Amino acid sequence: MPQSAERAELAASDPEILAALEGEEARQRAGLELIPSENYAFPEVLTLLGSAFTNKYSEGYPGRRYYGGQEYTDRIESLARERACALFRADHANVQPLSGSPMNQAVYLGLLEPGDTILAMDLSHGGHLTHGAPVSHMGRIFNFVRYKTDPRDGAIDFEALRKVAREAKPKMVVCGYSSYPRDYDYADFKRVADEVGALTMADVSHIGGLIAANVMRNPLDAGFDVMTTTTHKSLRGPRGGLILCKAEFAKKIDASVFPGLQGGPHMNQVAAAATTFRLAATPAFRAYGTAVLANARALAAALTRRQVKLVTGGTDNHLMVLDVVQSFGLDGAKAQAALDRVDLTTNKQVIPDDPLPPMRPSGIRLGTPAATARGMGAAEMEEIAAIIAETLRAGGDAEAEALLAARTRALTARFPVPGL
Ligand code: DSN
Repeated sequence: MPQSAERAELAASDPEILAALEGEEARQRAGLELIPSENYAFPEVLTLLGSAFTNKYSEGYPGRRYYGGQEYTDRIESLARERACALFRADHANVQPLSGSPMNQAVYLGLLEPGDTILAMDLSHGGHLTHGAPVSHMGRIFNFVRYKTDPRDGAIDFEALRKVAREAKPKMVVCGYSSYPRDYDYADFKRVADEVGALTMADVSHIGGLIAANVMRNPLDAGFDVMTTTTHKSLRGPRGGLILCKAEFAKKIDASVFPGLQGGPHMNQVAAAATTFRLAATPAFRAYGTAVLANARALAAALTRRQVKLVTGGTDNHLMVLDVVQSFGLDGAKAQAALDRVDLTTNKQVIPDDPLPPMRPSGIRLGTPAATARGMGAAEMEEIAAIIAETLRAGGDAEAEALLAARTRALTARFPVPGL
């Protein structure tokens, strides 16, 4: 059915939801997405997510399913697994995690016992909720101990990490982040883990696409046991999770995802992931990854020239954290709201050991994957930095904000959203 016919059907059956969909599409076209975990999915992904694969139940794995009718679902899941292994140089891939949190939960629950100790990064220093924040169920089931970054330069303090590891004797060392703007050598984590006999897991959800593009390091190359990534961030795929591991953990990981944690996988998501892994293996995707990093450096430099204080002083990846209290005398909630008013979408963000609470923290977080997917480059990063700095210095002045919003719209009008 052509899209206009589908829209006409939806207009007849549920005009309220159609109006919301069209509003969201208009918002995405006119505004600019600067949240580092968000992106514009490949157009092929949108097609497959809305395909007949959404109708199918497929509990089990290719060749070993509980229900009939699996000829095509087996084919797409096998392709997804093979392509993921080739893309990330892994022995084994599980493509069924419904999203990032169940993906990480499946690893912990599959390879560890409740009560085991896991060493992971502190949330305010860049770690993720599923890395053991006390408010998460994982934080209640496992005994998480934390490492932090060095306040002088934002680097991971590996000596302090080694000390904590020797004392706590973790069963697993977790690295990876959702708000840490630097890179590191995975071999440093592996050495510490080996010293205390711990498994190694890297959650590269944010930079999975940059690893696929071979523009950032791959933890599996450093001998990590497990690597997890969501598929919808820098990879530009469907919302979902991917677990990659050494062959020796394959059975435990598969059993932990299904039947351990989940029921039927979302086969429309698996089909879209399979296509994503193919697209991510192309020279065009490598060029995209290179541009994401170049744009992040350009945006960070342009903000710094405007006297904006960046946590750790810059970025090595696709994201940066702005200390908006120090730079503009605003908390992160107010800064996010002001930027929303000029059609720049960001998120408020805690900074390391933030004295302010999470709903009103000291920072905001920016990233370049989505702007780069629209085709923007260094000149646009300069203009985005100028709009951000001028907005956050405008004191909420409505007239100034209207002019700034017009500048955002002039920018986005030149760079259509892929697939919309
Ligand atoms: N929501 C993701 C992010 O923004 O980093 C992590 O779950």
